[in-house]
Amino acid sequence: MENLLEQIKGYKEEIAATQQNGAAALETFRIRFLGTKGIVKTLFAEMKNVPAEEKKAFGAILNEFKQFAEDKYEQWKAGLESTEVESGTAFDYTLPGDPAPMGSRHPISLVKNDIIAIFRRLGFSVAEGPEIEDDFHNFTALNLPEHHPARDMQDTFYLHQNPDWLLRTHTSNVQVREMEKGKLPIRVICPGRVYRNETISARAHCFFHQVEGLYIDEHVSFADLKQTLYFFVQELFGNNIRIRFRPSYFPFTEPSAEMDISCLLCHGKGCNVCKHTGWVEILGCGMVHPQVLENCGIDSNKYTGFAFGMGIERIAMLKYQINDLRLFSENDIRFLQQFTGSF
Ligand code: 2U9
Repeated sequence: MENLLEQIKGYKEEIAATQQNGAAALETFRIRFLGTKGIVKTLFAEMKNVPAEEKKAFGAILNEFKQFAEDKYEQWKAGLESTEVESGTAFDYTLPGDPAPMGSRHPISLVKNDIIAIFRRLGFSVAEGPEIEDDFHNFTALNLPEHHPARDMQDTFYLHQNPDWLLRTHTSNVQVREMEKGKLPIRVICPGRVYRNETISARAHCFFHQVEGLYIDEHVSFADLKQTLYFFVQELFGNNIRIRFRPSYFPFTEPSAEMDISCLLCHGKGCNVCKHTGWVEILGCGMVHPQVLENCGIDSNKYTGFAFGMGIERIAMLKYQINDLRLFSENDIRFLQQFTGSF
């Protein structure tokens, strides 16, 4: 006990003599005297070795020592804080917080969601399917004969492991899979990423996004196709839009057409965007070829249907006046930030 009292006396002298300089020294002081393995705790642990008749007196001395160390600590801390406030180095808790940067949807997603919302109102559901596809679902079922140029190695990415597998060149594979399910009628739109082996430029990329649509039932006509697509572009671009159809050719539709809308920028007067024609091509469409229906197990004598396809990038470029396809996939924050606040 004598020995312990000597130690405490020494520590008290040390504490009294400690210079109160700086936050780091204060922390060292706290750990040395008041920490979980500090001197105060260690001395309290000695209590078990003190004879029973002296425990009370020793306890009082220990408590007084603990208070002495704590007082020194509190006084030192308060002194530090007031110096920080006076010198302006204290943290000002009333400052507004750092702004949390708001993300935004990618313009491709914005346009895709707009398109989906419009067709949902017409009773279309949304279907998705594989991006790695077999030859049948991407080509054969769609009436693309074996030596059709679209099958050429230059347009299609084939998989090294198996030449029957490829990266889909359109989302039509999803409609083929819907038709194979055999549940009619079908009213579906298929958004998704597609791949083509093209040299990358402002107008072409090795991948882009499409929305394709398919409607199959008894008595579906070209008039249904025209009215559906007219409604669609009115919803997307406004009621003043005008449309025209030009005859075209696709192996999977007959007859086939391309649909133009009146130029959004010059309203048909002629400008750079519409190459001075007043019209801008927006999508391809047609009546599903009877052979395609049969390829997918649907009776072409009973059922007819229309289909259409559009590139989402193309529509986004028109809508937001974007002039380079590569901007969509470069992840340049200056480009993406322009869409903040849109949903
Ligand atoms: C099935 C039957 C028919 C989908 C169609 C187009 C016309 C078309 C292009 C637009 C621009 C592709 O992104 S683009 O390069 N698409 O012109 N697509 S009809 O026809 C189908 C699809 C599936 C079973």
